[in-house]
Amino acid sequence: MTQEESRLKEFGKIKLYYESALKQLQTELNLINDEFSTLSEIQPIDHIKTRIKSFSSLYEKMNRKNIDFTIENTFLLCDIVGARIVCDFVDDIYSVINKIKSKSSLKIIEEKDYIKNPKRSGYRGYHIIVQIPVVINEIKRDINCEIQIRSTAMDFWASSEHKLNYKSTCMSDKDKKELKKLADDIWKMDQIMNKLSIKRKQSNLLESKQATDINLLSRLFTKNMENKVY
Ligand code: 0O2
Repeated sequence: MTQEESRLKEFGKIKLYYESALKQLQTELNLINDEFSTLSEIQPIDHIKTRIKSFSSLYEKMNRKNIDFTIENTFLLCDIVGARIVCDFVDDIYSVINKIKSKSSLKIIEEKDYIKNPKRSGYRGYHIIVQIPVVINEIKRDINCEIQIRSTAMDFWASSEHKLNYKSTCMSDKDKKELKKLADDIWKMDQIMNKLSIKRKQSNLLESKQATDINLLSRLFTKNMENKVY
């Protein structure tokens, strides 16, 4: 076996750790979504996507961070296993964060709030790094996984910007400024949408209280009528 072949085999072995961590992360996040759907008044999650970082993206990131491309060093990265949770409104993002924090199965090792402190590019989103233990052939490794939580609007901007600029070096400063301005405009829109969603939730609460009152009255009324018919 050539040195290159045995290196690829080693990478295959290590991939098992990442794949197993991804499965555990998917289960945890789907459970969070199910908990909201069945036990809560709010449905904050629009969709969840998960992925294992592609080999080329891994190579590019280690190069960018001046990390030698070895198997052991891949464990230094926190986002080989990643999940993205997209929520409709900004407040929903924080409901999801609180739920993640309430899970003892997800050990949080780092949080980055790029919503309160956006990146220079204009990027917004909340990142949580969690550690998931994986045992393969009796060897345990704690695998770092990155959960990105964004609003639909932030996600739209980040996905487009990722294609247009994020990893390229040829965008002019003027165009970068334009992208940054769009991110700020989108943030203004997000805030207005959030305000409207709070209003909507309040009026839903009122409606459901009125519905409960009407139900109660109707039950009392029927009971009274029943009492009169004997
Ligand atoms: P990919 O292809 O999305 O996986 P850094 O040293 O700042 O580059 P770090 O410290 O590992 O990265 O993490 P950070 O800053 O929390 O950002 C990691 C991920 O957030 C990136 O992963 C992107 O997915 C996303 N991100 C961060 N900044 C931007 C940005 O300006 N634009 C867009 N579109 N996405 C961003 P990767 O591995 O760099 O890329």
